[in-house]
Amino acid sequence: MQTFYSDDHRLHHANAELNNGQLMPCFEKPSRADMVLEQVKRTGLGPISEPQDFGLAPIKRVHDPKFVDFIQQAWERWSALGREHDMLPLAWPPRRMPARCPEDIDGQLGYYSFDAGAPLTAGSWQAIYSSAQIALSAQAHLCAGAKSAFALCRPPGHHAGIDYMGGYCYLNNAAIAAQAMLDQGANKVAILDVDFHHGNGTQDIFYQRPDVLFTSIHGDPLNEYPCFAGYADERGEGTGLGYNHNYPLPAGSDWSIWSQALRDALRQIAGFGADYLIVSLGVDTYLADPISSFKLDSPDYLKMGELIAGLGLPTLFVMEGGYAVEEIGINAVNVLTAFDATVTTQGEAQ
Ligand code: OKP
Ligand code: ZN
Repeated sequence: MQTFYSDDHRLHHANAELNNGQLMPCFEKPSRADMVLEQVKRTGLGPISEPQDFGLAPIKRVHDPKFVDFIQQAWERWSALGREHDMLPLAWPPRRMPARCPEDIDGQLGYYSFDAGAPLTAGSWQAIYSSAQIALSAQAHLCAGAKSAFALCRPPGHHAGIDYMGGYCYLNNAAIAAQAMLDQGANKVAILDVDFHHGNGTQDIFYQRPDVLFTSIHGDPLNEYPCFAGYADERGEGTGLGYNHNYPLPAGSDWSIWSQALRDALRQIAGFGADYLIVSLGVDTYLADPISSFKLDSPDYLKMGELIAGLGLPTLFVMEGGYAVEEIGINAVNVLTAFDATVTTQGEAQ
């Protein structure tokens, strides 16, 4: 399996995030991607390529162009005010407030965010842009006939909606890739989000559409971030009704529970008739993850890759979360190696 990666992710390294009421060092840090890349090399998963540049157009196919322009220009506007610290929003429109887009940078920062979990720094835009190009490059590789591809994206994307960032996410890499597949001739794309956190951004982007099936297995929003989406009764809207499947699971869920949800999601995907599968690959379901509460162990990620390969679909893996940095590479690459091994065995059996 070919990996797509860029060192540009290192340009995004914020100082702090809010956790338990305290500003503390960011969990979403450059060493995460470094560890995954190292494991890709160690296992000989396949070639590693720099992304191509597909420009802003495919990004603006899923995101509000004004939102994209805002992120691109944000740091310049911020630093022009003499501000040197990371950009963080401080006000959001609650229920019943008109929510017009204001003019000043603080107001706009709140307008285009849903939480204070996505700081912008001097180098963030370049990292965010490259992360989306990585997803698009892996998508192009898959659409050219590969059976699988790995987009080693950082920052992650699945919390980013049509016009908002949050939860370490700015541009929705998986959604951008899905739309590019459709724009290049695919009829249907399925997304399987296995990150511990609900992919609220991806759900938002495709909620009213029948051409992208979204399935997500995650911590129950009653008790877990992102707090306000991810319930099982969110099933899509309008022509998209029935094309959104959420599997909220209780804290402490291990492979025996988690894999039942996976099998159901895979059944939904198999019945959908997708041309391609995109996996939002977060490995914060790991038992030692510092901000999550599932109990998957490293060998479980091999079983995950094997079960996903059983669909027989060309599959794009897009890196999302995972904060147990020591094991993030082992867990993520376990999914990928098991996927490839299963696809090869299936090919030989035919
Ligand atoms: C991003 B991804 C926990 C704070 C959680 C945001 C988590 C974002 C997760 N005390 N803050 O889905 O892995
Ligand atoms: Zn997550």
